[in-house]
Amino acid sequence: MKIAIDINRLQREIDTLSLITEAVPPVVTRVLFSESDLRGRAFVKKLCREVGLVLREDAVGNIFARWEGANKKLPAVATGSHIDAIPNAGKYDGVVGVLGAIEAMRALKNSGFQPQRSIELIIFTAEEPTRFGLGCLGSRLLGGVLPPKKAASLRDRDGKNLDYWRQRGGAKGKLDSVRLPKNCHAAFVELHIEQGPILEREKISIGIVEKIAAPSTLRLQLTGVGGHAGATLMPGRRDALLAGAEIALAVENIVTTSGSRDTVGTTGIFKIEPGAVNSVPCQAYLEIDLRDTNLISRDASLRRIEFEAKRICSRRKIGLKLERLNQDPPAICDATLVRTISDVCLAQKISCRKMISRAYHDSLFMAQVCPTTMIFIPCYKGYSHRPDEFSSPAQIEKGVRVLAETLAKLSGI
Ligand code: HGY
Ligand code: MN
Ligand code: MN
Repeated sequence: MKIAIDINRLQREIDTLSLITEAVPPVVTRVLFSESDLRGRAFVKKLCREVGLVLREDAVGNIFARWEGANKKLPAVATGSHIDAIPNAGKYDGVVGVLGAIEAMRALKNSGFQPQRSIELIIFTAEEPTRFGLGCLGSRLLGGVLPPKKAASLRDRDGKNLDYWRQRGGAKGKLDSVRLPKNCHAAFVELHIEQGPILEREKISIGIVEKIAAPSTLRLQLTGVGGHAGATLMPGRRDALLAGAEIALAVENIVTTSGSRDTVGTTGIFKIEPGAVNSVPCQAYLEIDLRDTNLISRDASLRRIEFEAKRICSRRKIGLKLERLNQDPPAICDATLVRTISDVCLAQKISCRKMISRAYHDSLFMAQVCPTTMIFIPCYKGYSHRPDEFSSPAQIEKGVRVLAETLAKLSGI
């Protein structure tokens, strides 16, 4: 069976989707249920219909596009990723796994392939944490990792809750209907850019993911005392920004002395109020992203950061509200699936290697639902979450080809 991937059409679709953005192209920003996210969803659903896939959406806006197999009783084979994008992002993160999966199914259909098991594309709601500070909202609910009540209580920076955004997004139904029954899918395989430099550096075409790092997020609200920048002398100041700055530096010191080279910590959000040059900052708001491939080491660093934050705030007489937004375990990918993809690469004479994903993905939570793994393609200097994120058409074509051959193998039985 010769599978012909139409990479020119796929590249055009990636380029078209990248123009649906809240920013000025080539910068991509598409936050959960924003106007651009809704337009992006409409664009992708139109492509799915044109391929003849059966569409449905769940109560949190996860989109399912299914190619019915000959034997509907068998659990489907799933693939997918996300199309939402953080501020100032690129056009490949998530998108390659969604549009690439549509192209893989088109190519399989055009080759005359008929799946025994249905093949289902899942486009996950809010893989990025931008709206509520918590990533993988859709896949957490699918995997039963996030209690629906907790999801309903999430609020964005303006205090708007998930229900407000679901209504805007047209997502209907009860959140507790989202969770997937165990093994409703036989397998889940996500195609994604590596978001790291290894494949490009080693000139390898495909990465097969064996483990996905363990992410956690801390949210800190620091309350000091404001005042006139000229009239408030230094002794006795309670400057919230300076406490936040010490905490951000403590994060760097803790993760670089954790004893594990895989510990990474980022104070990715740091906002102050009132934000006037001649006013002592009375409030600081920080979100800290902490990860490691090793759970024990990650949690040891998490505890050290919390201890340091409390010590710094107590010394500076700053009020501290500290919240753990998420503290997820790593995911171990399915060894049989990893071997299947490795066999596909061998048969297709495409170089591959096994690896860890340092970024998290919806696969982290789909691994709670069914056997899961990921197919990585190289990206330019490992850049991601920035407008110059790039994978070449040749690299994307190889990834989609391996995905198509893998879906055929998994759904043919
Ligand atoms: O942050 C991550 O690892 C993912 O790209 N959202
Ligand atoms: Mn991302
Ligand atoms: Mn992603």
